Amino acid sequence: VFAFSFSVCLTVVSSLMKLCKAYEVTLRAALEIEAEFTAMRDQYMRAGEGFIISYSITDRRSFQEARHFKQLIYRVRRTVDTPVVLVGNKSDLVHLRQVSVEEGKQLAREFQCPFFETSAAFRYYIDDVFAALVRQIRQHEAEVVRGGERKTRRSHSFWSRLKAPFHKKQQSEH
Ligand SMILES: Nc1nc2c(ncn2[C@@H]2O[C@H](COP(=O)(O)OP(=O)(O)O)[C@@H](O)[C@H]2O)c(=O)[nH]1
Ligand SMILES: *[C@@H]1O[C@H](CO)[C@@H](O)[C@H](O)[C@H]1NC(C)=O
Repeated sequence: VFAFSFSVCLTVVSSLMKLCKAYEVTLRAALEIEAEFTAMRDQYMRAGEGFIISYSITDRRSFQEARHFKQLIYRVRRTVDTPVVLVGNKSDLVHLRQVSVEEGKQLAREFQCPFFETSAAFRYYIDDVFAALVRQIRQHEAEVVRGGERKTRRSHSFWSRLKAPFHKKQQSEH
């Protein structure tokens, strides 16, 4: 009886060890996939010129995720001025609504970005979303160019200020 229970015990332990091994392999694979996914996501977040952050008005959780998504974009790009449009989709499903229009507008105010409630099914405001995003991108580009000009102007005036006393000195020596 002892020998039998001992062998059962061994079998159980060895199956458990096998299970652990399998679990470890699965876990490692899952972690690898996740790391790869994160790298890919960061890559497109860095490369993207503009973003449509969409949630479903019928799904409060997706609304909360919208904020996380904005933070993620901020973390990856290290700047707040990224062209973004906030979209609450499936606006036709009024009877399933979990997020009010006002909440969407409020979040857009926080993001300082345009906001639309769309319906892919009824094609409500779909084109407007893309037009608004393109406008945001153009505006952002213009600001970047202006910012660059300002910077060169500033460095120019910095140089003239640096050189100014030297010039005066040269002039007074002559
Ligand atoms: N009523 C309605 N259904 C939609 C709309 N957009 C997508 N769907 C439906 O929702 C289902 C899933 O679509 P998907 O684009 O994957 O959205 P997700 O399920 O919210 O990720 C499909 O059956 C679509 O036909 C919409 O604007 N209105
Ligand atoms: C609607 O929003 C949900 C949540 O963000 C998203 O998963 C889904 O793809 C969107 N559907 C459409 C048609 O934009």
